[in-house]
Amino acid sequence: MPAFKELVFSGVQPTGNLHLGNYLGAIKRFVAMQAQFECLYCVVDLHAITVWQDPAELTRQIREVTAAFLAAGIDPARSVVFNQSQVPQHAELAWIFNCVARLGWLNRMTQFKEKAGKDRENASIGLYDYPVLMAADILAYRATHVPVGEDQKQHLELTRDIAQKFNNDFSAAIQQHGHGEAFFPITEPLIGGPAARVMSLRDGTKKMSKSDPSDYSRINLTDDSDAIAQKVRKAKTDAEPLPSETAGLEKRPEADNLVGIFAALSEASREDVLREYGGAQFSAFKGALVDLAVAKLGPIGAEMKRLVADPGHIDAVLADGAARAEAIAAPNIAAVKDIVGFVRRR
Ligand code: AQP
Repeated sequence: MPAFKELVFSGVQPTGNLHLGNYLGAIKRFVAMQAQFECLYCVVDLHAITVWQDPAELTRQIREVTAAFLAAGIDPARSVVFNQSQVPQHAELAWIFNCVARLGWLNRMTQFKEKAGKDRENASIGLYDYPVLMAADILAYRATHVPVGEDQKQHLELTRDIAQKFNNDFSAAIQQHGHGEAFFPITEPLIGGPAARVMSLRDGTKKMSKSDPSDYSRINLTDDSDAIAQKVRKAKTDAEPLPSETAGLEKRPEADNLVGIFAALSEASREDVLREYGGAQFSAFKGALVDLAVAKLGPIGAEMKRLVADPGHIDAVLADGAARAEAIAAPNIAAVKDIVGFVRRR
């Protein structure tokens, strides 16, 4: 595999209720990656409409996710911050990838099965095709690294399969057009840390999720300190004190989740947290978690509110990001079209 320029891409859907899982599993890590990599962070609005979105709400949520990126510390002068629908190359490459990906691959995608539920016949074709568009998002930039939560692991594997199949199917044309052995990198998923899968505060076996009907299942990035405190205090736990070793968290999903959240918010490991709180009752541990969560999330929520009050500024950030994103994607997609054998407009 030839060396590709290191580039990070990731996205968040503007589907409302941005929560602590989105922050710890994705956005907080996006911020950290800026020091090491050139990064593109996308508000994936084309993905959002794979399920019904009220148009006015969608507009609001696109700006809110952008505000969350900025409030969390993504610097739009350094990283490219944009929304997917402003860069037409995503949808264009997705079509070409639709003709590379196999039905059997998509039939194995568990997220579609979960989201479509029992009423599969009534799900949108977009929902089924979601992972192909995601591959296009990443590979339009030939991104080498993608920080995501654990729930996206299978989709990243599909991205790698699509890149590999495209490189194999078109290997002669790729070489003929001077791109060497492979046109697309085999992208590395970056999944990890103590909060790769933050669980519901009401049920430690279920992922914290935007669409959970119970607001007490998640901490929203826009929650004020009272709401954060109430949700942490009401979070489900068991009757035992915290263990001193991580082995003691096995079969205690709620305890494991709260320790993982504490670790991620304080940039420590589960081991570090248990060294300090092993033997403590949940009432004491939850008090410390409330203080930590309010200290870390409070300023982000406040800055989000300030930013969304100025939609003109957010729209300008998105427009600048889209122009910079398109400047990277357009030559890549033009090259893909040559490789596939399309005739360019002269
Ligand atoms: N619970 C989570 N723990 C860790 N990471 C998570 N992510 C989502 N939930 C968790 C990560 O957040 C990023 C953006 O996610 P998304 O906007 O694409 O939406 P999603 O994964 O569909 O979010 P939800 O909350 O799970 O929405 P619904 O309820 O619609 O299913 C991704 O990197 C994701 O891994």
